Amino acid sequence: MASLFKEQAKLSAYRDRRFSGTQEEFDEALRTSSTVYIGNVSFYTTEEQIYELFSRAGEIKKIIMGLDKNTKTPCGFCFVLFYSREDTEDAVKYISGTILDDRPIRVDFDWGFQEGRQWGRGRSGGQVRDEYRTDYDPDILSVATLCGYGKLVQKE
Ligand code: GTA
Repeated sequence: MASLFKEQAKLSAYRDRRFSGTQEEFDEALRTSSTVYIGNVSFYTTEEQIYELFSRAGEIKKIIMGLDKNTKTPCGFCFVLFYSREDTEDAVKYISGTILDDRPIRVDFDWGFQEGRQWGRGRSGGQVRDEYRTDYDPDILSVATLCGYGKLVQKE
């Protein structure tokens, strides 16, 4: 299975702007690392749920929950570190798109976890993409518009 993925030029549409190396080094890291990024995770999904789902792909070394840098609470993403590259590829291939806590999660190859990457990089503390959300969510109240668009205050 590893050779199948090697044939593909681009393993991820995402490019981490904080990766300090060249594009070639980034691509090589994506091809060889045993880390996946999980996006679109519910804020209520626990590490135990992530463990249960992803251990179907293989033995897990570590899970790092993505946290809002201000509140230190889960903010919709995590990293799963596997022992084997083959299990990493299986996670992307078979688990991406799975519904977890009513949300289709996205499993992406990742260049490797480093301290600091667990924090949301958005100005509000959460993920950057949440700040560009335009869809209406009745459970979310925006301070700026007071009409439910965006994510500045979440009613819980
Ligand atoms: N492997 O897809 C990913 C991924 N994402 C989205 C985040 N991380 C990812 N890793 C992999 N694949 O460690 C990692 C980051 C970091 C942690 C938190 O998760 O490497 P973040 O989501 O808070 O911030 O990261 P990040 O990734 O630096 O944000 P970025 O790249 O600016 O934008 C994320 C998304 O927001 C974009 O893909 C886009 O959908 C949206 N976005 C950004 N800017 C705009 C804009 N101006 N207009 C509209 N949409 C925008």
